[in-house]
Amino acid sequence: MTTTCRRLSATALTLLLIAMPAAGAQEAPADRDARMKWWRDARFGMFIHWGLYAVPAGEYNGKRSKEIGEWIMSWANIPRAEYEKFAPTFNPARFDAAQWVRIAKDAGMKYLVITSKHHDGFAMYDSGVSTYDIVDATPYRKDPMRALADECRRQGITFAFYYSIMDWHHPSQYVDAPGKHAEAGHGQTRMREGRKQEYVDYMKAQLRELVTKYDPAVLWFDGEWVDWWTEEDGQDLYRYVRGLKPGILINNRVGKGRKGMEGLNRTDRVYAGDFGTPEQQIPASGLPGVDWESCMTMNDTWGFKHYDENWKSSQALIRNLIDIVSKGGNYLLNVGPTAQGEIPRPSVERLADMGRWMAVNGESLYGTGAMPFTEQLAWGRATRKDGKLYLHVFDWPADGVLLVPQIHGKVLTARMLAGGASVAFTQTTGITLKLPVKAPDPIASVIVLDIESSGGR
Ligand code: JFZ
Repeated sequence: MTTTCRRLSATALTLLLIAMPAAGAQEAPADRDARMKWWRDARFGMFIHWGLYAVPAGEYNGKRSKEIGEWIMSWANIPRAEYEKFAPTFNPARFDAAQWVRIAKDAGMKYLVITSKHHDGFAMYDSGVSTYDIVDATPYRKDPMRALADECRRQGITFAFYYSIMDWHHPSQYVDAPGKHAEAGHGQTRMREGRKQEYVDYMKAQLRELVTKYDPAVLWFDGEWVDWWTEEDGQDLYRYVRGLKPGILINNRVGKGRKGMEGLNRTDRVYAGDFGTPEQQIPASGLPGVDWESCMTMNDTWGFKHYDENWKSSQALIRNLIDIVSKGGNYLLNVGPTAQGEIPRPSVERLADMGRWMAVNGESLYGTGAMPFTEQLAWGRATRKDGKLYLHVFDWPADGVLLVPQIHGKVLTARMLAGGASVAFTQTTGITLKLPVKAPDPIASVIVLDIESSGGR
C-alpha cells in the first residue's frame, strides 16, 4: 500500500483504532493505569527518524520525489547491494546526543522515540546479531543510541525506540515486483517460503538487545501491514517484549488490530498494543476510552530530505499540540536529522518557539485530560486537571467577551495563566468572561478557572 492510500483510509483507521488497544486483558485496570501513567502525563514527545536514508536525503541518481525520505530505497528502487553503499559514507560527526536531548527538553517534550531500525533494515545501534549496523558498517563506529539513552537519563527525558517489522534488507524478504515501488499497490514486501521463523527469531534477538541494553520505555512498532504478519504474530511479539520488560508500553502497530475490526466489539477480542497511533491526523473527537498518540511531521517527510522546505508554522504546531491534548491524546512530533547528525535548523527554531510557549503554559497540558465539552469551542480548546479548567483561546474575541458552555461545578476564580491577572466572570447558564482587549499571546492565551469540588463535568 502506498502511504497515500493508507492516509486515504483515515476514517476507517479511526474506527479501527477505537477497537484496538484493549490489550493486556489479563492486566488489572489499576496496573494498566500505573503502567500508562508517565505517558498519559507526558503529552508531548519527539519522534526521530534517523538512518542510512539521511545519506541520499531524498535524492538518488538525480531523481527527487514527493515520497517520504526514509522510503527512498523503495521509491527509487535501489537494490540492496547499492543501498548498502551508503553505509561507508555515513559519518555523523556532528551528532551531539546532549544537544538533541536539550532541544527536545527545551521544547517541553517529555519523551523521545527514535528509529532503532526502519524499513531499510539498517540498525542504528550496535547489534550483535547483524553487521548491518552503524557501529560495524560505517566509519562513525560509535553507537548513537547508547549516547542518546544515557543522555536522556541524565536530562530526565524518557527514552523509547521505534522498530520496523517489515525489513527490505533481511534475506528472508523480497519485493514481489522488481522495478516497482514497494508497497505501491504492485510491489509488496513478501516473505520467502519457509523463512519466517528465522526472521522472527532475528527480530526477537534484536528486540532483546534493544530492551535489555537500552531500557526503552516504549517500543513503537511499524511495518506490520505486510501480508505475512498476523494479529497472532503481533500478540506473540507483544507478550515477548512485555516479558523482557513488564512495564514497557507497546503501540498498536505491533499487530493487525487496527485493520478489519469494524463491527467487532472490542470486549470480545483482545488486540495487541497499548495505544493507538493516528498518523498525520488528529481524530476529530479524539478516541474516547482509548489511549492514543498522533505522530506528525513538521514538513512532508519523516526522514531528512534536503529539498523539503514545506514547514508548518510554529503557530500551527503549538495549536496542534493543544488540539491533540484537548482531545485526550499525545503529540509525537517528528524531526529528521541529517547524515552529519544535525537536526535541521527550521525544526530547531520551531521547537524553540514551542518551548517558549510551553515554559509559560505547559501546566495547562501536562497531566491534563480532554476538555469536558462535547460541543466544539468556537474560540479554541480546553483541558482539565485537579479541579481546574484551562481555556486555550486561539481567536481572541474583539469585544473581550468569551462565552464558555456550562460546566458542572461553580467557578471560584478565573485568571490568566501567564502573569496571573484575575479575569472578571459571571456564571449563569454558561460562563461569561470579560477579557482584556488585547490577546496576551497571539498563538494561544490560557485562562485558568478554579472549579468548586472535583471540577469538570
Ligand atoms: C510508517 C512508515 O512507513 C513511515 O516511513 C514512517 O515511519 C511512519 C511514522 O510510519 O508509515 C505509515 C504507517 C501507517 C500509516 C501510514 C503510514 N497509516 O496507518 O495510515
